[in-house]
Amino acid sequence: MKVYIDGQFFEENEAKISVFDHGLLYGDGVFEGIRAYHNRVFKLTEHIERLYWSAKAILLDIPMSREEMIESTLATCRANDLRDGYIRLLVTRGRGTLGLDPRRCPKASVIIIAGQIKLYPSEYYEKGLTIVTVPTTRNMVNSVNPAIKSLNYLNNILARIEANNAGVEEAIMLNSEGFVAECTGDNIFIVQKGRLMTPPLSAGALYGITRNAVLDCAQELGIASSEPNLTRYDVYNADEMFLTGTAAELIPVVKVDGRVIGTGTPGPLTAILNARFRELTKVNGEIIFR
Ligand code: PXG
Repeated sequence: MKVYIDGQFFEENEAKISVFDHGLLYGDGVFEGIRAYHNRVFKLTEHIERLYWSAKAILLDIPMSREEMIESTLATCRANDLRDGYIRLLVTRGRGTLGLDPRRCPKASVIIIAGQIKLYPSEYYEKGLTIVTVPTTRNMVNSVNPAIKSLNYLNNILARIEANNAGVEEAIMLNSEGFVAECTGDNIFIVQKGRLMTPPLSAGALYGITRNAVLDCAQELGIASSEPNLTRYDVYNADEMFLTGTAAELIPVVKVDGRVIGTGTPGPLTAILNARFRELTKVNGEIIFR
């Protein structure tokens, strides 16, 4: 594997950053997780846009233009002969000194890894996930806003540990008001009487690109969708439930906190939306090899 760091490619074993990088010392930086399907980088423009928005929110100056970032991402795929896979793009605050002041870091570092990812065992895409609600509350929007895809993922990792301890693969995180926010690496959707619902972004969720794509698919297919505040009561009484994310793609959920969702098997609307999403991955995105 060849890893891009600040304009150069390094072999996996040589791909290193300083221990004084504030990305490591303080989780100070932002990232994106992007997928390539069928020789195309799916929604690349949208991911790069979100990366720059995350950076702006933390006053991080990315030392290249969006166009250069797109080109570097494609170049990293080409260097790795990657046509299908997972791209992890990081911008760290860069090398500084001990002490959290970001002004001690003169230049941000850009790292691009093009490899593979598997979030959940394959069987769950067929039979659906069992998940639980966990005690760790999603970050408040006025602290580390969940809209910022920052390198500080401890909030999510704590929730994932709680899911692991409960013997399941994923966790529902509520916000500080008790409304459903999102899962540790996915947005949440439910279906109730043929209508699709997902929590509003103001509930404390990432502005998910897969979430957006699924809402677009629903509109195309004439499926009504809305973004109301959701409680666990709404989730327990849903006919169908699924999660979305670049890494997760669309994955059905069939049990939450011991309550069976709908019939206890992945639902029909979930299947229809998943099929439409699959079609989209074939035609959307920047071409890697021309
Ligand atoms: N919420 C959170 C907290 C996420 O981290 C999503 C929702 C889904 O957003 P997208 O834009 O991907 O539809 C995410 C995304 C990883 C990994 O490395 C995590 C994500 C995406 C890709 C890889 O574990 N999370």
